[in-house]
Amino acid sequence: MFRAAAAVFAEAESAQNSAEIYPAGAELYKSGAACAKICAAGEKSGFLYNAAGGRENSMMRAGLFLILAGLASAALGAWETGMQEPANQIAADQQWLNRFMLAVICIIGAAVFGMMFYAIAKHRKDAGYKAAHFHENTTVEIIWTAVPMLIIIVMAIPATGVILRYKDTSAPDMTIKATGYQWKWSYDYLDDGVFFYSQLSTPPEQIGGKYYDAAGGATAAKSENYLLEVDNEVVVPVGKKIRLLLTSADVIHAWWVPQLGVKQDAVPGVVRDVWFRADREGVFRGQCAELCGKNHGFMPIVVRAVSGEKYAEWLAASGGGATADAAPLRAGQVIESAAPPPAEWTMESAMALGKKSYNTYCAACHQANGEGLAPAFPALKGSAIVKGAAAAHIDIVLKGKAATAMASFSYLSDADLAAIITYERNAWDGGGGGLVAPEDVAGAR
Ligand code: HEC
Ligand SMILES: [Cu+2]
Repeated sequence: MFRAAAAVFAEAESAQNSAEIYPAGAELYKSGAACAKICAAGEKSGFLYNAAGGRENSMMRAGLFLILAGLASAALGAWETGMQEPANQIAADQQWLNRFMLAVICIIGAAVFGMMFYAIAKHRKDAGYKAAHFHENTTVEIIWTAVPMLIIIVMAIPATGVILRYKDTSAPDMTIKATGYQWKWSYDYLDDGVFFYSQLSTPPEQIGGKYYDAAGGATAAKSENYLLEVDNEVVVPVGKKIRLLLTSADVIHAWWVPQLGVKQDAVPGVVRDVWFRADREGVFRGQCAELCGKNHGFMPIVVRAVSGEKYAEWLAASGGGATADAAPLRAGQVIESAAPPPAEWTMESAMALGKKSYNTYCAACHQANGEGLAPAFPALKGSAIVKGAAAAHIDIVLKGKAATAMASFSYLSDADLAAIITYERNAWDGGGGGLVAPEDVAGAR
C-alpha cells in the first residue's frame, strides 16, 4: 500500500528538493542587507522588544550589521554557510535567536578584550603607570553585577518567548505518535489510522564500509539525499498544527528536523510531546540527534508537507482516513515490501528478494555477511537456529526474542519474510538450507 501512496507524489520534484536543503541560509549571509531582513523577521514574530520601542531594535540591528558585514562574503554564500531555510515561524525564530545571541556574545567579547588590551597597553609599569591601590569599590561592584544581569534579561526575554511557543502543544489539528528503534522510526497517525515504519532507503552499495558492504567499499555513486532518505515518509498537511508524541522502544533517540524547528528526545518509557507546523509545502529532512548506538547515523527522518487534498489522497492510498475500515490498522499490520514479490517462487527469485530485504531490515545488526557483531548481535552464519528446522527460524523472526534487540518482524509481508529466511538459510553456509515459502510464514503467524 505504501508503494501506491508514494505514487501519489510522483510529480517531478527533485529539482525542488535540491534547492530545499540549504539554500536560503546562505542567502542570509550574502550581504549586510541580510541583517535588516533578520531583524525585520524578529520584529514580525513579535517576541522582540516591540513593547520597549524601536531603540533596541536599531541598536541590535547595528550590532548585527557589524558582525554580519564582517562575516558576509560571496565566498561564504558559495560555501552554503548558515542554517537550512526555516519552514515555519518557530524555526525562523530559533535561527534569529542564534544570530542575536551571537551578536551579544561578539559585542561582549569585543568590549572585554578591548578593555583588557587597552589596559595592558596603556597601564604598563614600564610606561610609568602607577597602579591604584584600593579595596571594595561599591560603584564598581554595582556595575559589574547590574550589567551582566541586564544582558541576561535582554537575552532571556526573546528566548523565553520562543520556548513558550515551542512548548505549547495545545489544540493540535492532528496527532502523530513517533517511536524510535535501533535503527528506524515508526509513525502512528492516531486520528487517521495509519501506521508504518520508516527507515533508511539509501542502498548499502552506496554506503560501503565493512558494516554495509561485504566488499568493504561503496560500489555505487552516492545519491542526492544520501543517508537522508527513507522508504516511508511522514506525510503531513501543510499549515496544520501537528502534535508529535515521542517515545522509544529501546534507547534514547531524538527526533530532529531543523527546518521545522523541532528537536525532541524520544525516551523509553516516557512520552514527550512537541509540535510543528509546515508553513509551506516541501520535503524536510532530519536525523536522529541522540547517540543511540552503532547505526545512529542511519535513521533519518523525512517529513513531506503537502496540500490538504494531497494528504487526503495519501491517506486513502495508505489505507487510513475516512475510507479506512473499522478494524484498527495497527494491530498485526503488514507492510508491503519495497520490492514487489516475485511472480514465481523459486530458489533464485526468493534469494534475490531475500538479499535485498535482508540488507534493508537485518544487516544493520547481523551484518551483510551474516557474521554479526560480537557480542551484541549474533552471527547467523553457522547459527544453530539458521541451520536447524525452518519452523524455529521462522518463529524467532516473526515473534522476535523478548528483552533483546531482536524485535518482531511480523510487520513484513509473508513473501518478504520467506525470502529473508530463505536467504539466511542459503547465503553463507554453502546452501542446502531449502526454500521457505510465503505459506510457511503465513501458517506460523
Ligand atoms: C536491532 C538489531 C537486530 C536486527 C535489526 C535484527 N536482529 Fe536478529 N537478532 C538480534 C539479536 C540481539 C539476537 C540475539 C537474541 C538472543 O539473545 O537470543 C538476534 C537473533 C536472531 C536469530 C537467532 C540467531 C541465533 O542463532 O540465536 C535470527 C535467526 C535472527 N536474529 C534473524 C533476524 C532477521 C531475519 C532479521 C531481519 C528481518 C533480524 N534478525 C534483524 C538483533 C537484531
Ligand atoms: Cu537514534
